Amino acid sequence: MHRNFSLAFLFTILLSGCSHKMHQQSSGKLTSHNPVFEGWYADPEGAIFNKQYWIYPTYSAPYNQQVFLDAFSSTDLVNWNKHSRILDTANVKWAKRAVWAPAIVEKGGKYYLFFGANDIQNDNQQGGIGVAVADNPAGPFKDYLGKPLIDKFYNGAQPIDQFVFKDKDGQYYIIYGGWRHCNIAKLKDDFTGLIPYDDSTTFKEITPKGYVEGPFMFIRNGKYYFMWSEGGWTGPNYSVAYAIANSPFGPFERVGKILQQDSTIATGAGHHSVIHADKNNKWFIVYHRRPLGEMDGNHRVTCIDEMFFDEKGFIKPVKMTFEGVKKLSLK
Ligand code: FUB
Repeated sequence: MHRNFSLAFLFTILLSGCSHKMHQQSSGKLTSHNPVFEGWYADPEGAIFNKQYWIYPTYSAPYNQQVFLDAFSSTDLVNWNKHSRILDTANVKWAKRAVWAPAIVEKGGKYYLFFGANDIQNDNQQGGIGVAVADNPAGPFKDYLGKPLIDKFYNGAQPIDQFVFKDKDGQYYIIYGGWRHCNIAKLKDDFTGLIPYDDSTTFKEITPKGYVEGPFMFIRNGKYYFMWSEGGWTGPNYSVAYAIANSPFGPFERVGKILQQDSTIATGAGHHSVIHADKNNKWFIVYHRRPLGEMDGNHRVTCIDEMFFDEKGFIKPVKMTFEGVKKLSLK
């Protein structure tokens, strides 16, 4: 009786070990796959906080249904956890609809989420770019100012599609704009407002040729890479182009497109961000695209592919994939 029990016990242990391994192998994804998570999500802002990857996208739906933001986190780029309704217009009295294109920064232990709301069409409408704050990257985010940070058109730029850029000297700038115009403005230290430049203007236009919306900036080897989206976001030709300059103010001379539709993968690829895993010196482009054959403008899904530079520092055209990127832990 005792011997039989031991054998049975051993057998069970072996079996459970095997099935555990089998389970891991059959469900263990080796790459992220594209899209990286389920659902219609656009304009993804990628970030790294506390050795975790984060993505903050727009919920892609009719404008009146865009009343919240979800976020996604991952420790390895492959497995993603959803954090629902990290921002909800129920808690932002001036934001009613079209909550778009989040941009996030961590400063002094607080997380600041910049977002566009209401898709204003002129200076008489309420809305524009707002700021929300939380103690945690997963929220809950609360309205920081009780009003928008930018609520008017300056230099022709619709106040949407904000990106927050930290310069080498620690100064933060907001770079934003739809309707084919892009502005850069200096942020106050506590993000409660904007600081005029020495010439007493507050908004400097840095629009490059071809620019439509979705600006993004990063520094590599001392150079300023400015990227943006071109084309119409509901169509197949939406794409990403870029320029390189010696200053965040440009001048930005368009180099060319690096992300665009591929008849074997997807259309409408654009409004991206870039994640730099600096320990491994890997660069990832996080962007949205539309599945082949899909005509619904809102059917946009969030994808990640690796981004490479050539020996002169130019960005190589991105090859969109279905596989996505390999596991990469930040620990
Ligand atoms: O998702 C809403 C809008 O679509 C964004 O603000 C634009 O950049 C475009 O991606």
